[in-house]
Amino acid sequence: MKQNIIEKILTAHLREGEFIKGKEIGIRIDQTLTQDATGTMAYLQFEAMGLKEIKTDLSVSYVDHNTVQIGFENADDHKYLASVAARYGVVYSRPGNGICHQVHLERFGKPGTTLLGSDSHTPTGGGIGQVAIGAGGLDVAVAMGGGLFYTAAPKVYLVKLTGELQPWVTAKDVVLKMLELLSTKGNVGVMLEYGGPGVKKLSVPQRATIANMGAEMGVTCSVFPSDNVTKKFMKAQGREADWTGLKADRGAKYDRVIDIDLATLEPMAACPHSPGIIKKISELEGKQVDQVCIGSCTNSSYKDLMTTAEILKGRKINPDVSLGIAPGSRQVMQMLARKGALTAMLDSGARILESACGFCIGNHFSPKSGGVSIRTNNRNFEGRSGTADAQIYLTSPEVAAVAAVTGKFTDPRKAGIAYPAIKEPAAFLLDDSMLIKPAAGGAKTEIFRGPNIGEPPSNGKMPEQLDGRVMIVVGDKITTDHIMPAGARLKYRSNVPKYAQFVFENVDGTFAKRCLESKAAGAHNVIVAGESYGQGSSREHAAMCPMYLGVKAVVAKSFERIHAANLLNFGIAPLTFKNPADYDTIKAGDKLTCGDWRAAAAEGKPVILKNARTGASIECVCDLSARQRAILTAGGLLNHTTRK
Ligand code: MIC
Ligand code: SF4
Repeated sequence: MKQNIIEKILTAHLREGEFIKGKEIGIRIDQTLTQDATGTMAYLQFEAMGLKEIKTDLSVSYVDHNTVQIGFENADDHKYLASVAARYGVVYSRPGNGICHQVHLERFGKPGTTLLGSDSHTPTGGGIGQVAIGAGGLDVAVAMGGGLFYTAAPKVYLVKLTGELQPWVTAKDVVLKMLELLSTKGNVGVMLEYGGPGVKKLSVPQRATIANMGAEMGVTCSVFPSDNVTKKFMKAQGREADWTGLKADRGAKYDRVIDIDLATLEPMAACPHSPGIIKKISELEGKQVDQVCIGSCTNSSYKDLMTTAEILKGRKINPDVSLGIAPGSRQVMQMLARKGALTAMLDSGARILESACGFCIGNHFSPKSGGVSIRTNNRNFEGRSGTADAQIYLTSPEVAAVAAVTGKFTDPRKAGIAYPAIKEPAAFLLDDSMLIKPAAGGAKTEIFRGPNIGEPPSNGKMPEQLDGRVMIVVGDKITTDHIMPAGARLKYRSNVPKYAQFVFENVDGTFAKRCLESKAAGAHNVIVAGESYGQGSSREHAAMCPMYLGVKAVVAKSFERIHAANLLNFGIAPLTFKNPADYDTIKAGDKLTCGDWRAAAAEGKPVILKNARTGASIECVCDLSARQRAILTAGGLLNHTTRK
């Protein structure tokens, strides 16, 4: 049978189920990655499973999110992560070594393999030809223990690239175009495969930028072929031996083909407050800018940052603009330093930030009230920057750097600046001294647990009958940043009772308290939502903390993939309205009850919720595999796995 690249990788890793579109398959995971904000819980859960060591080919624990270290909490978590890595055979990437996705691409990604990461931008690895998927920490913990990862056999879309990018038009503009075409919702169960003659004109880091923001479309992953460009990149990283070629068979089938002529693209921006609101820079021209931030896992390559330096060289930033630059890996930072590029940045007036997530997650560098900020990262959800009313635009580093100089949105093609033609280096600077490889005898390592490290919360079995109370009714496109804010609250990731106080903090500050009262009274809490509930991050805290607050079901018009999986993993039933109009009949405070949901779900019948106030019967779809029903019944994946 003729196979596309995604089918090749998935069938080579298939261990359970049949490859029938939409049906659940279990695949073997070769590599995992975690980052600190999701990793502490993932490793606590790994420990709770009672395994002796990891069973993957490679697992890496990165520290890149919580590096601000105000108070003891972050540093305690880092120490815990370092000790747990040494104990179980995981590579530990120290704080300062860079953002997980950037470092993984540079030092570990291998074409043709599977990578599961507890971060939604794990698909960045698709740039080097991996089926790289983001998941909740618990799924990653299970994969580290040798368990399979379950996902629906996907629909595969081919994105056929022709032509070549013109000066000042970038990989970021390709993915912004894709967001314009596919939008941020309705793509659950889709994997993207890039192909066509335009691919060989894109470097691996450019491909990675494109694969990275597939997460914003809600696709499971985006995969590029592995060709001579890939080989050259891996050779320059001293890893030629890890290279294998990978291409689709001639005549391979796709569910949809999307054509993009790279030569016709223009510099673009995603506008407030969604990565799916796309405009051309020419339409925004002249708009004043207060802040510019360059970096993140989307745009942190050597070429991105060298180009930025070239634009800034010999120029001063506009006096009304604050420019922050965070090279995404220590490798890039070291190379910039040796090339004198950091000097050019400093001379221009830029503020050099740590090689970490930083501004992207609203950990620092928040803009002023109502400020306009141009950023090169991937998400601009309302409030994510740490400033509730800031206006965040997402662009390429080229557009961002030019705006830092002019003080306003400027079409870089008309800025009178010579296009910096930076080449990919033939050899990257190789220094893995911040990657701590597990040593022999590591199993004896004592695990450090500071006062910030709590136990992962436990859950009882799922009740047979629901005595539900609607605690909140929210609208469409609720992101995990709405459900479980990060930024200043990030440091409580390892302390669920504390972190749970902030669930829906910016939507309804009374939610957590009301839930705890209702839980104490013996009721089952319910969240009612519109379309695309749980967009964005993989943070399982957006399910784990609601579980702690006694939430037993979320009833929504539709769910995003990772969040739906996280809800199940934490024993919360994701129920989809059969008739979306029923959403309008429910109010906060309503009592929703149902009989034995399991019997209905097992027979593939709708679960019927009765609304005591209106007397209406609401049909909900609970389309779960037998494995998923068992997880839900057990009260979550941890209960289910430890029992097994
Ligand atoms: C994000 O970009 O939202 C994050 C922070 O990297 C999250 C993970 C987290 O919340 O820890 C993600 O993308 O999964
Ligand atoms: Fe870090 Fe931002 Fe990338 Fe998330 S999207 S991993 S916060 S840089």
